[in-house]
Amino acid sequence: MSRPLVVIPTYNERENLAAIVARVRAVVPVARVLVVDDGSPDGTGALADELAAADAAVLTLHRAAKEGLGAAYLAAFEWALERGFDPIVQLDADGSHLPEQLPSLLEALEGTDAAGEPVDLVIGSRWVAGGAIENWPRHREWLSRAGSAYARWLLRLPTRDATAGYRAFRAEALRRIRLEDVHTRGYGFQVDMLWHAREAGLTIVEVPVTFVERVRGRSKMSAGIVIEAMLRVTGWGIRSWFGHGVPRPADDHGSASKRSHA
Ligand SMILES: Nc1nc2c(ncn2[C@@H]2O[C@H](COP(=O)(O)OP(=O)(O)OP(=O)(O)O)[C@@H](O)[C@H]2O)c(=O)[nH]1
Ligand SMILES: [Mg+2]
Repeated sequence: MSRPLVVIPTYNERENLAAIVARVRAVVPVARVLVVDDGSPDGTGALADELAAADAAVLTLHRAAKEGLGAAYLAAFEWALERGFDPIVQLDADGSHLPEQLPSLLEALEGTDAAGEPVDLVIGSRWVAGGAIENWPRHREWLSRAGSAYARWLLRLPTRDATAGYRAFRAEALRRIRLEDVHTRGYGFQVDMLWHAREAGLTIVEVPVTFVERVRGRSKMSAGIVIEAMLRVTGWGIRSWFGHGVPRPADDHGSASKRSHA
């Protein structure tokens, strides 16, 4: 673990950001934290700048407009790879991913899988033994489990939790995925990345995590977003069942994302 970077995407997370950054800094002091804000109207970007001014380990990436979680992560990955960070971790700002479990993800990334292969990608998983969720209504748990099972079956994904957003990548693994081939900007992004990771032949392991429902701030999740993600997964599944691999750039209509600025 040479230069770890924890990427925290934010959109209107003013109430959550300072606490989550402080927890990450306390648990893994060697890690740098990159806050990627999409021009949050509530001033989260300005707060991120204040945190960065007070602590040199906190960095910011400001993007002009809300373009979705996937676009924010892709810009952050590009930024991180250019600067030599390794490994690179995804963590939500809303407290759903416990920074206290970060060492468990990082340790797994240093190890090997059951077959003795060095690990490229670690998924913080709710749906393996020891994984848990807190404060989720039954219907939300059911939806998440069903979504993972569907994507797992259709795309032959190797993990129990296909939609989890708590992940740690080796920098080299992100390079092998060829991020320019990932076109999902919205919530299907996590599934899309996992699919590309499997197609790239990465070694992927899951570690159990406890997922805690957000306490403050508003979720950006909606029924429309879930349906869009399901339809996309179905489309990818049909393609892959008919022998086509991951879509090439012209095949998927993800809008070209505006390039970010630091
Ligand atoms: N930069 C950026 N961050 C985003 C965007 N959409 C969501 N986020 C952040 O991504 C993380 C996950 O978003 P949430 O709204 O919590 O979505 P979720 O976790 O899938 O849904 P819940 O389970 O309801 O919390 C949070 O830190 C958000 O602030 C976006 O368009 N741009
Ligand atoms: Mg959340």
